[in-house]
Amino acid sequence: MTTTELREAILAHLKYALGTDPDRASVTDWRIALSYAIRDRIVDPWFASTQAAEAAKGKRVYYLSMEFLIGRLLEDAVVNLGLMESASAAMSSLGLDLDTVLSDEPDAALGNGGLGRLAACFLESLATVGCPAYGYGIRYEHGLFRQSFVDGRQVESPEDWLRQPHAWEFERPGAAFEIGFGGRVASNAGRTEWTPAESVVAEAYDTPVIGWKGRWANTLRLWSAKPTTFFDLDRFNRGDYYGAAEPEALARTISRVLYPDDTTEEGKRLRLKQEYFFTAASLNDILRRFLSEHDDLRQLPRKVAIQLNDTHPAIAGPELVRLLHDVHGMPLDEAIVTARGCLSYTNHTLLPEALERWSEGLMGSLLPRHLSLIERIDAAHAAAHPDRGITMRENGEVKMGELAFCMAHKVNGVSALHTELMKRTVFSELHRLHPERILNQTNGVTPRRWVLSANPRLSGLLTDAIGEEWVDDLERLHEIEPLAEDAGFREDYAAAKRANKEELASYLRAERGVSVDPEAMFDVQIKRIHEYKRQHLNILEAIALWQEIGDNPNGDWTPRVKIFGGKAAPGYVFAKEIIHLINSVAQVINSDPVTSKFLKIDYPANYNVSLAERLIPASDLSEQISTAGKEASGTGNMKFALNGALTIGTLDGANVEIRELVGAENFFLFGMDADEVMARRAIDGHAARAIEADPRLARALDAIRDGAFSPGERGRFDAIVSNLSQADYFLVSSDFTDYWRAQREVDVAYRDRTAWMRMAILNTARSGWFSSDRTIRSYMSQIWNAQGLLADAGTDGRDEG
Ligand code: 6GP
Repeated sequence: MTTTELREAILAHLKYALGTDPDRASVTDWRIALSYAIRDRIVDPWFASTQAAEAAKGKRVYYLSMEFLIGRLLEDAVVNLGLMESASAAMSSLGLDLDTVLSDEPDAALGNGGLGRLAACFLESLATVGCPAYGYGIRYEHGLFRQSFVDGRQVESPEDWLRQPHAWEFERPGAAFEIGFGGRVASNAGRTEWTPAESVVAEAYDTPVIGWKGRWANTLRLWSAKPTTFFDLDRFNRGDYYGAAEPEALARTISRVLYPDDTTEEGKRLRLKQEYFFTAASLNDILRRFLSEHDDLRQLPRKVAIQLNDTHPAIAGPELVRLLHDVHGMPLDEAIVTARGCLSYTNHTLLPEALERWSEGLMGSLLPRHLSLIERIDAAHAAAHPDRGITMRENGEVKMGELAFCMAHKVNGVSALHTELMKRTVFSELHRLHPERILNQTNGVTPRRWVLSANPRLSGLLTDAIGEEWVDDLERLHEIEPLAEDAGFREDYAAAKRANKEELASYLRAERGVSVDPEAMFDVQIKRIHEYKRQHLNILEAIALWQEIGDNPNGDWTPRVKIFGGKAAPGYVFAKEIIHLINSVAQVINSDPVTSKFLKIDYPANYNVSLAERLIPASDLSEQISTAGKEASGTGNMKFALNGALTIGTLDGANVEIRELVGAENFFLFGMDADEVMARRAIDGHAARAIEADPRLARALDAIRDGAFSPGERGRFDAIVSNLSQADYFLVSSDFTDYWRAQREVDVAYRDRTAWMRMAILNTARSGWFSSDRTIRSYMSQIWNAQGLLADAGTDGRDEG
């Protein structure tokens, strides 16, 4: 598409779709007009892909996820269609700057963190490798809350990404299903029938997902809840206007908000309703599509692969059995086997509080038929393994992890270590009974978003050096390995990093009034705030460092800027205390005239995908410091390594694999490993002993206790101090000393600019394996048995026939 054609298309949309003219158009108008013009370019490949999938009558993959943290879509589409230059030229010919227009788009924050972002990377890779696939989820009216800080404390407000027209979706009033809740179950002529007491309509909204070079496009289908009757005319006519609107309000509640919590069970009826709502709508849609192409439901596992993204859609097991058995008359045992042939389940966390359980009372009142099917599935499983007890239910609760495990033919972890721990801990019993079922699929990230578009400077350098093929064959990055020894390349690489840092510095100055020196090391920790991720370990180290610099202000310190980003679940009090502490420490340290040339701390509010895209390319040091055994994988760690930030980290999640690939000498390791963590926890008084043994740690904790960061409010952070001195379940105190040691090694290493750049280049060169294209191809061949339909891609998937 030429610049002129694109320009004409933008102007036409501005006029005919938005009804405005260039003189009156706002940046948002221009952004939407550009989005429509770009979307038009996606529709043809999208149709072509759909038709190719229909013609092939092969297997389709269905990715069921409560969360899709997709971020902005316009830039992604422009990049994947190769239209960056035309778009930039077209916009400037209209007197606009493309970057300004692109950053006007609100983030689609339909997810909390890692699990949701992974789903978004997977969608893009599925399209890139040409695997026919659908993402299924919920079209939340309000995505993840907006975070601001008031006096250093997190304050949440609703996010409203749909306030402006959403340019990417197509509403599908014709694709709708009625979803029931509650009611009664009765037997009728040998058949079980469920008559729900209430129901809502799930209506589809489709967003095309375009892969690299526009070769293939899939669909993200999000369900919105609508009432079966719009309003109660009787009540309206009686003057009861609020009452009349009730059915609509109640139905809409289901797709109103994303639960703002990624690790604790939200014990609410509404959450279970949301889970069933989107799972049931998706399964109905999947069966409808299957039956339009085939007639024998026993063939379902050959044509349909359904991936459950954690247990949130685990009700899919009983729902699919219900559809096959109750609705289509398949014998129960066969329905269970058939459903299992389609389903597979990914576990994303071992944290016990995050493993979903629903009380049988709640489940029975909302989903009575499903509860009885779960009992049947449980009994069948118990009968097949008579030496084992029934495992799916316990203390009047249904354990969704066990249910998902038993209804899936494959169960996967998301890094090698996490998968091993799954086998040893949460699923040890089930693993013994089904030793073939658990397998590992180490996570990955899409290089189109996380390198090509987030870091154009580095991308240009890579393409100049080795050609463009790395973009969808990321292991080609190995080809730059020899260039780590090339002084010219090192200088260019350093210049790209430096320019990214300057850009971030001016952003921080403009947006936050914070001034940072691009020469300093940018040390970044961005992720949800959680005790296991240990942002408090990082801030403790900052306090100790500040004290030490203060003692010796003329010392030869390595200047650092510590940057934090992330949200805490609104109900997670301790995590919010950590946020308050970080902000309070930042305020004191940043205003210290003696130390501030060596140490600054910044915590921009409302961390999201777009902010990550700014921060990662400008980072020198990546903080991956979770308590070993707790972080299932991490994916930010991969994005940093690809963009040439060195990791300081524990042997946790995918850090282990990153370190193996980039080389131990290019990674700053510290802390206990998972086995040591378990052993240390068993030692009485481990925290007190650690504090006693390390005067630096003791002094940092004393400063917090004495009110150094809460003037006039001594004891403000007592909850944190006493936690770290007593229970310290996440072993912050016990790992502090080694963390401090590793950080000082980082300081020394950063001063040798040549050696540092060599290490950074090797991180980029050796992280190509972390492409989500690799992960998706591996799911295709090892779990889904699905085949890509592009002539030159996706040949790794085998078809069983
Ligand atoms: C996260 C894990 O915490 C993270 O380690 C992993 O990289 C990511 O999933 C993708 O696999 N888990 C969640 O976000 C979550 O909600 C229930 O788990």
